[in-house]
Amino acid sequence: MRRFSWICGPLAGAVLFMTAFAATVVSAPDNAAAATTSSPAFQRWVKQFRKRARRAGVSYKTFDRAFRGVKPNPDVIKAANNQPEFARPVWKYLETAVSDVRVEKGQVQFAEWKKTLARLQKRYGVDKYIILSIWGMESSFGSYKGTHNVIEALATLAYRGRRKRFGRTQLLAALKILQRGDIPASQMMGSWAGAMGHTQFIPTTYNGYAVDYNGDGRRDIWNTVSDALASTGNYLRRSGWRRGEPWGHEVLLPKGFKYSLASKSHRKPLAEWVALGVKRADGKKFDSWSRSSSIILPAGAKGPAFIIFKNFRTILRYNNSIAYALAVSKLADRLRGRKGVIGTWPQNDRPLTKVQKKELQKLLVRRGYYRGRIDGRIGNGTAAAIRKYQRRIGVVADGYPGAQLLGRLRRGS
Ligand SMILES: [Ca+2]
Repeated sequence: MRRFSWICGPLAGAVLFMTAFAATVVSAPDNAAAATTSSPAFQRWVKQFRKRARRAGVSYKTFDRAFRGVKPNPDVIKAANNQPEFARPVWKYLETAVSDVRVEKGQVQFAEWKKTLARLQKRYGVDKYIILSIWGMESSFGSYKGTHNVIEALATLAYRGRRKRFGRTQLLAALKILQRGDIPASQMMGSWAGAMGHTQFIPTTYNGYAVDYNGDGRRDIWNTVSDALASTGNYLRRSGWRRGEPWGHEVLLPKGFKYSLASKSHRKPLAEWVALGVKRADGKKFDSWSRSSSIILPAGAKGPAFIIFKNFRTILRYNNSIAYALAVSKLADRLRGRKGVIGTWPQNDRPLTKVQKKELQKLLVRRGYYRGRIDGRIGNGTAAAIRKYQRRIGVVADGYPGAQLLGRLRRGS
């Protein structure tokens, strides 16, 4: 996967979308202020990078034009260091991502781009409502495309801080875009992390997947909606989208369901789930029996359950976050006139922050349920330990690391 651990996926827009709600900004490092002036050290770095870019095929002319007036931007450093203090529950994320306002906005856009979307669905085999929905998620249908000069943002990341490698790779890729003439440097705008245009592609994603749909010779995801939508279609097709298949369905699980089976990494043919008593939440029948599928519980056994197919995994390749993929899928459902999430979310059992997850792991170690790493990541090992503890105290063993579970562990029962 072409992925960067700190950014959810090649489309950085969703990261901004999620961090935009962070309550607290961790202060930037002390040297951030020193980095904001165009210091001799920065000039030396630019000179070196200029040679490196030349070796990669970027002319001095392109480089100098792109770097005119560029200096490290403190806002970019601040944004890159921002760590949300609170974990945002998936239901809060969906409330905003699949709001009635966004659905209405999407319906207006659907009417306007109906023909283009139909052609794209035919050409790439990708569900037109999913393409539309991703446009809605990434830039709210073009309303938030980012106001940073991409070269400046990426030069800042490449020069300073913890994202240097990402910054350098993306900066080089951005210079190649300018070299080819798809967009003038002055119009190459995007997010602080270099996510650009309607689709919020970072430069390497752009170079790999952007297409010129309207045939004017430029792959313009900044100003040409049809180019942007086609680029999204192309990306999904190349990531393994299967024509005509749904993303999945919300499901109801039978009494006595073995919750240890509910995991993205546990796959079964659909028929086996049906044999266990899994049903669609909307009361309809499944349209296929052989599909490889998994059951996920984004908020544990007390929240809604979903069965996911290959196309849901394709959306995850776009952006490796269950909340994001679920938002894209449900927004697409709403746009085609179907229901939103039917089940209710456990509003009183919030997800844990990374610090709290570490505390949870420590408590599980202390009580003898867990022997793995204390890293604040709930992988299969931690989930298995949670389930062991849950069985011991006689609650549903779903492995979900919620606030209620942590409270129970803290009380020492
Ligand atoms: Ca074009």
